[in-house]
Amino acid sequence: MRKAIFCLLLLVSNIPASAQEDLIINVDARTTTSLNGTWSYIIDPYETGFYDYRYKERRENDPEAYWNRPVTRNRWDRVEHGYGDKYTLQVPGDWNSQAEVFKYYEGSVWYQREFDLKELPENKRVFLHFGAVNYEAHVYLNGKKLGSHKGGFTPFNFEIPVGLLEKENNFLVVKVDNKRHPQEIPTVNTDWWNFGGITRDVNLITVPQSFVQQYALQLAKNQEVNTTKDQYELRGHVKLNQLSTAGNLTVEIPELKVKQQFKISGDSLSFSLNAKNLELWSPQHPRLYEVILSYNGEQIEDKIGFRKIETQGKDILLNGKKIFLRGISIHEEIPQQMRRAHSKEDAMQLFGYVKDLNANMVRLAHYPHNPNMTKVADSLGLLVWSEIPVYWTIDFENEEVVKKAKKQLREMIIRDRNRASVIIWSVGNETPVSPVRTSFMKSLITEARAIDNSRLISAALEVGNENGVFRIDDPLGEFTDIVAVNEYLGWYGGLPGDAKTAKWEVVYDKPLFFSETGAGAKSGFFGDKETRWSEDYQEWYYQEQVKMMQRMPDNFSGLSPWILMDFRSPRRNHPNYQEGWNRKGLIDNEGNKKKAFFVLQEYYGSIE
Ligand code: GCB
Repeated sequence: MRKAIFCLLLLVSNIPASAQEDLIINVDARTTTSLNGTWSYIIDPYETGFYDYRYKERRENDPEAYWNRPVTRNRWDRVEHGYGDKYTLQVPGDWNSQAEVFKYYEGSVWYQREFDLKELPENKRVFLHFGAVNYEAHVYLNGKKLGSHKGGFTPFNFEIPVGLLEKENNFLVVKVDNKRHPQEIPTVNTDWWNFGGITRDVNLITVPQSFVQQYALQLAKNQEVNTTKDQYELRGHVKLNQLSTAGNLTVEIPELKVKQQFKISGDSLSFSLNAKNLELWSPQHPRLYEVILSYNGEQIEDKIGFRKIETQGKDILLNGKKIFLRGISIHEEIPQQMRRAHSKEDAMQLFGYVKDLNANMVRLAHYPHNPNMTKVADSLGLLVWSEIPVYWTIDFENEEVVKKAKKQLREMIIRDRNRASVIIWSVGNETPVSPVRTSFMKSLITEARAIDNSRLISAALEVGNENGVFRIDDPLGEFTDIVAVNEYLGWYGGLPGDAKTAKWEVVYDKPLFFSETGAGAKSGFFGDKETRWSEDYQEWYYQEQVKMMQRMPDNFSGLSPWILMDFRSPRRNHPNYQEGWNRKGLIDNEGNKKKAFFVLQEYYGSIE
């Protein structure tokens, strides 16, 4: 009977059991030792530490391999590499912003640090977890390779084999390579800076032999949601690292007086809970509940909000009510310091501007941002669009490339499935229409839904323009939940005033969303409104856009203009106006608001 109920739950659960990555989620709630801080480095453009002079990968115990500690026993011993205090980088952090030699560097850098442990863990498993490394990482501990990972914006971890950890002087080396390649995700061509390095936190995680690796808890999908109702069904799914012969999982939500125990046998469990007096999460009321999962001596605490996102015909509904997304796009960058954002403070700074704009939504472009962004968004009540870097023209024909994209998609979703703020998973941006591209993108959508069918799926689609009539019939629109396009009328064609007569036609009965619209302006440069790069031009652009938004058909469900702040881009080379910056920010690289900021702020304020 119990088995029957369990199978039934699997069938009806909105959290499918197919997530098979080894990723450990919610690192903050685990027993960890931080390995952030000062690391030594070697810049290795020829990859000498990895390949020998015949260009063969070095053997593990090769003393010249950079993952091995250089040893000199005699005065005459020849050693040609080493780590020292003279060359150091801070982790987390991109390397580009930390020393002038790295500004444009794309290639291999070896990171090294030593660490001691208070005590050697007994009868525990230990994992080395990275929040993100851009792009390819090879990880070695005490001369042994733990593994490698590709993908610059998603987390990964490796188990440390028993007996390898020492109490003192553990020698940890990571080879990081941010070279761009045609068969990677993203590919060689993007409009952002290719910040390299160990850009997010590094932690040792100690867990019991059998432990909860991943979990998801959310409102059961097919129940009605409204403001008067206060009893809801929650559905959960837990994945263990290994088969358990029999163990108990306790799920607690103290504020809702929920405490229930479930038996797990096998390596996963789907369950259902009833919660009385539950307040739904929303931008106006970003209610988060403390959730405690206990299993095999480990307690994992999380803060989870419960809300429902869906589409109904041409509308987006949040908790059963139509919502308009007053969004803004952001890159994961602190332009004042020309660096990647990574911390909670960085997230607070960026979202401070977002709140000031009267926005209720952010498009985290064009790759998964660090976990502080979605956590802070949860607590501030900002809705999130989260995306993988399937950007422009990637190698759609290549089976290996599909696999790489799917892997990044899984890592993004599994990490953030418990963030109420995330309402949209995006599978890509402005990919050119062709049958092979559409089947590639469709397979990503299928993958995303298989892991999480409780959120909306989108992508920035292609749009055609014939004499001011914008028609969206991109075949990918058949498979996405919302029809999103990037639109630059008056910047990449025509003048801002052309928006006055623009017409929009969508062949799908779905919500329409402008995932981008924008114009460049050099902060502090004023002219008449027709002078390109002036703040006046950008202001005019926004004024015309706002008027157009106000008369859009009723499928129009929101926008996330391009972009909150000026950001670094090697494609932007005008010597006076750009100097390596994409200037479409509403705020410049020093934090000053441009005139257009106030146009959007007023528009959003008027529809708040
Ligand atoms: C786009 C891209 C975005 C670019 C932007 C621009 O359509 O999606 O990544 O930065 O246009 O500024 O041209």
